Amino acid sequence: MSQSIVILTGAGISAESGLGTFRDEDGLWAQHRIEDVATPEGFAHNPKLVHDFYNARRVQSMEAEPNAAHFALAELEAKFPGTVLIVTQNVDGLHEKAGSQNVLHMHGTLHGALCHACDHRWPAPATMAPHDPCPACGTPATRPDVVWFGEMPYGMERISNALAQADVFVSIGTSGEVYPAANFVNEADMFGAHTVELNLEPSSGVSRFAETHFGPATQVVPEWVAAELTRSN
Ligand code: BV8
Repeated sequence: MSQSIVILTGAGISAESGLGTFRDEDGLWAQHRIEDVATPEGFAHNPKLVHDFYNARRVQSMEAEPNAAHFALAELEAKFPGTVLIVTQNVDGLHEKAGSQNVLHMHGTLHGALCHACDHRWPAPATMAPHDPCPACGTPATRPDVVWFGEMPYGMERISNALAQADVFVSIGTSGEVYPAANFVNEADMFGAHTVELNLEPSSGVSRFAETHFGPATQVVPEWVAAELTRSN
């Protein structure tokens, strides 16, 4: 039976590509209250503030390059004899830029736009603004296609199925503060997966991992991938 690896990534894997994390002292949330920029209520209250928050991140992510950690995961997907699924909380698109193909954006993507009147989705323009008309229905009801707090993440059924069949679950660059992603290690563990944390420092869920390696992602991820490819080939 072929082996299966499920990898959860968070903002920490993109930190060395110059993209801000959320909870580090100079992180994104230090500059904005979550309620104001990452909730439907915040968007309804001030859509221009929220569009500007995501417009800035969209431009920054388009200029950012994948780092050695993203490339190592793309190499793992290409060379590992079983399946590799990346479930990312990130909205920056760097996994795809590094060549990963089997990527599930559970919190959406900066590079997608959504009409909340007709549910039409299309590639996001560099900048979005309130009252932009939806290209399908014309309603001025467009938003970034990202999952805000209080909204259901994407792909939950596919993620649960993957965790139930995973031989290895790896969590990379996430603080383990946000649910349901923070619970994936428990689900994987319950189904007998070997659980690994690769992070700059211990996350909130560190005690639930069987194996941990701490350090910058550009160091610990390529090291772990090389060891896993040696083990599996
Ligand atoms: C939902 C997209 C239900 C937009 C994001 C109380 C208990 C449990 C749950 C809740 C609760 N109260 C409310 C909830 C639910 C809530 C939640 O979990 N809140 C938290 C604050 C308690 N969750 C939700 O609302 C979710 N939805 O529950 O829906 C539902 C059910 C039915 C029907 C409808 C709804 C939706 C949450 C999604 C929110 N969207 N992002 C955007 O990007 O702007 S969240 C955002 O923060 C990220 O996507 C990510 O998920 C999350 C955490 O960020 P991280 O990626 O972990 O980054 P962080 O900065 O925190 O950590 C960085 C890590 O990297 C650190 O550990 C650091 O050490 C490390 N690091 C730094 N540098 C490096 C590094 N590692 C390696 N190398 C480095 N160089």
